[in-house]
Amino acid sequence: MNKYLGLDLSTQGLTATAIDCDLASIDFCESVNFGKDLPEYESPNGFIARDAEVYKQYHANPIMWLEALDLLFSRIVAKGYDLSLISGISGCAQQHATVYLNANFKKALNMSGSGNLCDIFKDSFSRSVSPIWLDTNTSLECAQMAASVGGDFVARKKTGSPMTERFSAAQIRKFFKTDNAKYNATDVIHLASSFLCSVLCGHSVPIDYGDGAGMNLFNLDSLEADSDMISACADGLAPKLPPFAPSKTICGTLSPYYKKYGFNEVPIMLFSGDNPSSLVGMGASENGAAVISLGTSDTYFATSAQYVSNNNACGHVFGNPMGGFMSLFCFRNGSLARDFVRQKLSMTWSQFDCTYLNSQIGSETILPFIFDEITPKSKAVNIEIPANSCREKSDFVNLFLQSQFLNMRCQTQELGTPKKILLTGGASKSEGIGHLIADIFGCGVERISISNSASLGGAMRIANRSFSMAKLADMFCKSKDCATIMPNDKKKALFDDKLRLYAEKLKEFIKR
Ligand code: XUL
Repeated sequence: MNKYLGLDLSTQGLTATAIDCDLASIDFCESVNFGKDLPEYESPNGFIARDAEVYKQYHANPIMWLEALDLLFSRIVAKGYDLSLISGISGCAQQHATVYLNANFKKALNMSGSGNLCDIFKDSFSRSVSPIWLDTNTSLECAQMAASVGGDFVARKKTGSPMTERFSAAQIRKFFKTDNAKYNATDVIHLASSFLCSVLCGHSVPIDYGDGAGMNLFNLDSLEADSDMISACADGLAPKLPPFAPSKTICGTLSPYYKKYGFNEVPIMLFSGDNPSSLVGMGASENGAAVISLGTSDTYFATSAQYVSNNNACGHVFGNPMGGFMSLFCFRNGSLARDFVRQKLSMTWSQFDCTYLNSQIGSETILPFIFDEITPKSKAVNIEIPANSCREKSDFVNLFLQSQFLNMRCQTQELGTPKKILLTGGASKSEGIGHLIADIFGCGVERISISNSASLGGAMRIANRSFSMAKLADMFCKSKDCATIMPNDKKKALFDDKLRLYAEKLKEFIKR
């Protein structure tokens, strides 16, 4: 029986995807939504609403995550699925979130206590909340750490990212400074991914290279904890961190606690971050493809065999769970910005989406930052949006969309031209945007719709013990409905010129 389970502990919920590799099919995909299913934690969006509203702090209750795990498994069983058929488990979690555990944690992990996971672990936390990736209240801690290691450039070279507010190191430092007694009572600091994996295995497991790279503490050259970053972060931190290990490590077997759901003691592979896991779930972990995900914000990620620190200070390098590395760039002006423009012009999506197919390329560019942008770091630009004639409207949409993807190309240029681009997320349905991206990047674009790629990636990683990744990608990540969109060579050449103009314009603007 070749059935595997992948879990994804995301911001808003916990998802399980089970795959059957003999039938090349998804057996089930089941989720618990924290807001809807566990309202008593007062976290409608996965973080404690009051902390966010009053203090702009984004914290989640780790006990809620444990309750969600029990609830998810009981739900799957109630739906009639036989979990004894599962032959291995892996998974992932939202990146950067930290979980602070006291000396009781190790004992609780034996899971010999009675009751559910919440009862077993209720006295195991030295801090009742986990800061999550949405929390950015740590600029001071970032500046302090950058100063003590010799600048952001050094942090970037060592860890793959400049000091970043949402990353674990800045969050740990803030806890160390503001709640020192509780920091001292902390025995181990896990990431959300290694915490969940530990609770499944029944012992404390390492942090995988993929998610470890999102801490600003892990040296991507030596693949070890970086002693300078650790000393700059907090006193006495080194013994509180789990070791780091390759993502493919089998870290144990499922604890007998889960027998009550029908599970056998199956092998567990280290959990990773949700972005590295999505890379696998999209079928892009080993074929030189780049993934562009068009969501609320747009994300670009691609693999690399060697560690090369991005020259672009806005990018991040994480570990690729299949070995090597992945670069990730996040653009804040994604679909939310596109929708803002569309609404201003009172256009339907279909009018908006196909403008590129019906327009000339033109020579003008704009800086497409409706909102403050993070790649590159820039304040919003005051853009005049014309709303008169249809011609004017579609010319503007064309200019805006072209400039958005020229910016993406410009920011990611040092990664080279991908072999192909896998396009996903809501706006990937648009044929016009697909052609625009093919022409700007100069490679084929495949539009794929894979839901829950992060949990699917977990299932594929553990299945990879018996099946090649190419075979798994073929089974679960094929774009079934749309043909590959190929670039138009003439248009590509025009965009190469336009890219230079855009880069100059941006440079001038940033200098000001
Ligand atoms: C990546 C990041 C987010 C979270 C979302 O750096 O902060 O993508 O991983 O869960």
